[in-house]
Parts: sequence; structure tokens; C-alpha cells
Amino acid sequence: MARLIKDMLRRGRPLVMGILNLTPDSFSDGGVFYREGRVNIDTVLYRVQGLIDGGADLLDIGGESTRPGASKVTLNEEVDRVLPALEALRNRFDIPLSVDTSSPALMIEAAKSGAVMINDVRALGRAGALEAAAAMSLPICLMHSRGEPQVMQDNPQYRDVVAEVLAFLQSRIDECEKRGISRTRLILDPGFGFGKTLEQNLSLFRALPAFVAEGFPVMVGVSRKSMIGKLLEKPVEQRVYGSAALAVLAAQAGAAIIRVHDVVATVDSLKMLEAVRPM
Ligand code: 7PJ
Repeated sequence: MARLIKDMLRRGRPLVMGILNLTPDSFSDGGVFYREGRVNIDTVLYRVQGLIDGGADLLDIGGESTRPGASKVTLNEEVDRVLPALEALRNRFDIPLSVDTSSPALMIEAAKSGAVMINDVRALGRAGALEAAAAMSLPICLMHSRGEPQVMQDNPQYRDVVAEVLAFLQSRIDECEKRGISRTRLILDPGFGFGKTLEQNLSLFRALPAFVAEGFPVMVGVSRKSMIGKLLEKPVEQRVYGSAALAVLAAQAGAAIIRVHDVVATVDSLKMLEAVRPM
């Protein structure tokens, strides 16, 4: 992963992280891998081949839906969704695999099973998560969110959303350092759509350079999200162009990793930016 990030900086274009949702209920692709209530590994392998052929640099595998209003998942369900797929993918493909989880037990199992990164939408906020992270050496994405998914879109309010999200991430960085988790392992993410209104999301997006200026790699996840849906007044399957446009703008603002559903659209768009960027 450290090498990936170094390559990315040399190449001058962010890494494209393809999303692999192994959940029955995600907002954009929920349930596509399910057969009779279980994750079907063959469909997962087929989908992943497509993400790799499309040019994804790494994949993010998740077993908990965090869309607004999603139902809670038990640890066992989450582990059963993610670990067999992680192992099957590791055996079959070379692409680096990140695991999207807030569960300390799954973080540890994922690290043992060859994941290269942990992506935590709760920024290691669950009991035991800081300890789990300290016990491994993988990079970790700390994402800002406000409130659990069940309630996070119930009228989120901030005095100054940019300052508050930056301060939250700084406090998580401090916690990490206290536990001996090196700063060099940390990636920051403002957490678009996690307890934010459209206006708050737009303020955060405009402020991306301030996040980048903190000196950590910044991850951006806006793919197909409701902020795009609201601006374009389009359903989730018609948000590809809006997502690609924001991917380019995030790259221009200095983002290091763009987390997306539509890999080909994103890679093509970023190549255009790369071609015309000042050297
Ligand atoms: C994000 C994420 C994001 C990071 C999700 C979705 C909702 N992890 N996991 N950043 N979003 N780091 O894919 O739309 O924005 S789940």
C-alpha cells in the first residue's frame, strides 16, 4: 500500500478504488451477489474481473451497508460476507484489497487474510478498534461520520462543517498516535453523505484542498451519492457522469484515492485530467 501511494504520487493521478459491496441492501448495488441469502463467490469473481479490467487500482470490500437507514448487521454476518470473498479474491487476483469495516475482530481477520488496508467509516470509534489497529501495521482510512446510519440524515447541524470535520479527524489522529499507530499509516476522508446535508457536502468538497493540506493522503467517496442525485435530480443508476465529474475535481484538489462504483468512467475521466494537467 505504501508503494501504491508512492506510485500514485509519481503518476500524478489518484488511485481508483473499486467498490465491492457484499451486502444484501446497499443503495446502489445491494444484493447483486446474493443467491438464496448467501454471497455467491462466482458472481463476485466475475464482478471483480470487470473492476480489474476497467482499471481499478485497488478494491474496497464491505459487508455492512451504511446507507442512510440501513439495518444493523451482526459481526458474524459481516465476517461471513467478507472473509470468504477476501480469501477467494486473494487466491485468484493480484489487486490490493481494502476492507471496509468498523469491527475490530474483522479488522484483525482481514489483516491476517491479506488485506492491504482497513477503511473505517467510524474512524476507529468502536470499542477495541484502536487496539486492533495498533496490533497491525496496515494503512487505515479514518472517515468522518456523524451518528449511526439509522439516524445520520436526521437534520445534521454544524456551526462550521469544514472546521468541525477537520477537528474531528485531528482528534482521531491524536488518539491513534497515543496508541502507537504511526501517522504514516493514516488516510483521511471527510465522509461525504455521512450525517451531512447537500450544502454541507458541497462545503466540504470545496474545502478539499484544506484536507489535503493536513499532509495525509485524502480519500474521497462521492460515487452515485445523494448529493449528486439531488443536484441532478436523477436516480442512482443515472449518476455516473456526475460522479466522474466530481472524481476529476477531487483529483484536481489533490485527493489520493477516489472510491467509486463506475471504474471505467472514473479512470477515463482521470486520464483526461492527467493529460492536460500542468507538468
Ligand atoms: C464511503 C466509505 C466514503 C470511505 C461508504 C457508499 C456508502 N468509506 N464507505 N468513504 N462511503 N472511506 O458507498 O455510497 O465516502 S459506503
